Amino acid sequence: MHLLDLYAPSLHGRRDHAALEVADAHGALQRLTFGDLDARSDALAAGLRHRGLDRGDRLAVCLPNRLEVIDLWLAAMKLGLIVVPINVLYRGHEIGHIVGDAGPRAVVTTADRASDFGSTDVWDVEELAHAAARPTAAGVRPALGAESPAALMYTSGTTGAAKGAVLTHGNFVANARALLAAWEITAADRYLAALPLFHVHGLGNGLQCWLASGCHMRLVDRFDHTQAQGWFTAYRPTLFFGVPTMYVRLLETDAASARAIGAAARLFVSGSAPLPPAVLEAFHARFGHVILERYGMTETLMNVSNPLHGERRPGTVGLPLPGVEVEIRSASDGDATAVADGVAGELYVRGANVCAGYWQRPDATAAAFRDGWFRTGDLGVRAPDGYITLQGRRSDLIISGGFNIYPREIEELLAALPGVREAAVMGVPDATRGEVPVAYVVSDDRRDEGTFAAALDTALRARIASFKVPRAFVRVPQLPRTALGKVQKHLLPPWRP
Ligand code: MCA
Ligand code: AMP
Repeated sequence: MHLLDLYAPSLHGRRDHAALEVADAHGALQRLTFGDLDARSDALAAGLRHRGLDRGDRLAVCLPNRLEVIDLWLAAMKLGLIVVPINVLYRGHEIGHIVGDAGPRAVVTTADRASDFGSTDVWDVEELAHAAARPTAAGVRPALGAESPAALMYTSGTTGAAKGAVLTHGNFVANARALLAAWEITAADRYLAALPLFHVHGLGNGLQCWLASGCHMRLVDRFDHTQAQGWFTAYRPTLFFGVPTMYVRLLETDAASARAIGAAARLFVSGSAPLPPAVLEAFHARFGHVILERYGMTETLMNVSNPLHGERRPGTVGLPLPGVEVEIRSASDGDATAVADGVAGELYVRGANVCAGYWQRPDATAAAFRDGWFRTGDLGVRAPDGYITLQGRRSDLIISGGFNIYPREIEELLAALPGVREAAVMGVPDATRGEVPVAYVVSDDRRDEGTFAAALDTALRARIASFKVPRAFVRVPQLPRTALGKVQKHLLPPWRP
């Protein structure tokens, strides 16, 4: 089964039903039916084919949430293209790596971003939007199967350089079906989509659950905590997916509005980073809902979820989703054998949700799988009744507001800057974002600390996404190291804002 089969009951079966509400460039709400979306993507598919795109070609998309992202996704699926979503916050360093690796035929973006893409063909989204608005008959469809790649999603896994996880039609179908069944999502739902569509949480869960269930969606360009209360109050969603930072922000909602929002809602889901039990409790008190926490990964889509009915246990991610097997194995690098309940280990996952490997990286793919199981790099423990608790990762990944930061990427960039001899980057706790990065720098620069830090900040902002730029640059005489030369980050002096 491929994605067009999954969407058919909505795109064809619910042609005349309201599907989507999204603001246009002037802020006016556009309302579309599933039939409108089907027709727009037929027209855009014809336009893309006219530009020479064919099955298996990669098409990069670097856009904030807007109607054209949906048109592009559907048109790409109709042509058998492979979508390469790029985080809009990424800058030259990250973008150069992704387009160099994925080799897209073109990137679709806004005119102001055109210069960020080097020699790659850049297509202005506004021009393509005209193609989507012109009625065209559906073209010839390539024969697709569950194994056909649908997207390359770039993620760093355990190393610094991002790799493209090859997510197939079958992966997205399996994930959407598991979530529809587990969370009882139906055409009667109203989904408020505030997660970015360039990562798995918004794309793999949000967009696919909407298209598979035929429910209604209100899409906003990005989560803005100053507007969130207004969206909830006006749209009255039954369903919301968010990262913990969004739930922390929603706690600012006044008590009466929170009660009204809670009364209209059916389900709030959290993932991408740990949800602090105190946030779960405060949200329950204010909105009258126990947030349902689940666990996934770019390479595997969703693996484990607290139940819709039954206990949503704070601090845990719940039980394996339908069709997903989870094994906890000893975290040593030798023979990784399954451990007993109550014993900590590394999570291994198997199921139709697991990606086909990494784009053109046979070595990385081989290292990620062991006898058919995907090695997540996440550490955790299973209780005798099956509930899984995550306990961190093998590698030192920082998750800030649900966005991933690999210390090594920033350490390498810092070490290449003038005045920096070496650097170590660490995550420190932050009440809103969960964690934020802080850099420790060994330097022979003579400037005062403030001037030097400002220079490093400016240099990094030009190269990488703002959420990766360290909150502070602490000068240290040397980095603490083991006898083997490995930096011992836990021995660095604590940083306080
Ligand atoms: C954040 N910023 C953005 C966006 N999001 N800019 C443009 N478009 C966006 N979509 C920038 C802001 O300009 C600002 O920059 C900074 O990020 C924080 O903005 P602020 O308004 O203070 O936001 P916040 O209230 O702190 O909330 C941040 C956020 C954002 C909206 C929650 O972190 C976010 O969208 N997180 C979702 C990430 C996500 O989808 N992760 C899923 C990965 P400056 O830093 O310069 O101030 S998939 C995954 O992890 C797996 C598979 C899973 O399990 O889901
Ligand atoms: P990504 O690399 O963006 O796919 O992020 C996946 C990682 O996010 C996982 O390997 C986990 O470490 C983390 N993650 C996702 N959901 C949760 C959760 N509910 N609690 C803790 N960590 C999570």
